[in-house]
Amino acid sequence: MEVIEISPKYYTLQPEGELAKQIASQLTWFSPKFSPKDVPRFYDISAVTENPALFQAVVKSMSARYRSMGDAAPTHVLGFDARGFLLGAPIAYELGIPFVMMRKAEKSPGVLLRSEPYHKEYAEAHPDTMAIRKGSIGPGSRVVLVDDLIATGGTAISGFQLVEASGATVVEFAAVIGIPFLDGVAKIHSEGNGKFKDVPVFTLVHDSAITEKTCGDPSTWEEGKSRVIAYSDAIKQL
Ligand code: HSX
Repeated sequence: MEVIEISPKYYTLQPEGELAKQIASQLTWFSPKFSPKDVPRFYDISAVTENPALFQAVVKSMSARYRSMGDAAPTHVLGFDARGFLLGAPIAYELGIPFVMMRKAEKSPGVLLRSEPYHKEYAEAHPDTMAIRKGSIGPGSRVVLVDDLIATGGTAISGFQLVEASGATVVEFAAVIGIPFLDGVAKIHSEGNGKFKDVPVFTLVHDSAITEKTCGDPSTWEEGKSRVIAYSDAIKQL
């Protein structure tokens, strides 16, 4: 797995490498009309999880990256609700280290550490906050943060805060897809007067490598017809 540094502390797979090419050629995206959010392209990580060979290749390459760190290897994986769970959990399983779920506070039990409010790539009415269970990451731990995608970096920063509030350090933030023009990496590195500026960010591919060919929108769709088909209608159409 050849990795290149495209800007200070921002790493990605060599775009001509086999895995980068496979992801870029298979990762589907949807236009706003067929997406839950109003973003130009909604990247769908299920194109990886529904393809066992590609899913295994992604998990194995990311696990190998962290296993190869030897004494500096992570002691914990922190996965972001919800799509970060899909990659974070199998990576932690491969490494034989704990997988910690970062979720909305109202969804988590126990005594919680909660992040500052943040906004995501799409403007939402209310900012989000994220939480982990206090004690799930002990002081001195080394944590890799895993999500499907980094856009503005708002979600990522909540993970950095929760690791910091645990007395632990972030080894790296990792995602499958990066959207460099939204400047998420710069946002992480400038957060809190640069307190996370030395922490690497690693994405397997950049959105610029994902072409029109993998648009998942149906080629024809009746104007005004809902994209959600109710059970009762679906069974009539069988
Ligand atoms: C999406 O937004 C992804 O699954 C990530 O968790 C998040 C990335 O957006 P941003 O916070 O970097 O803007 O739901």
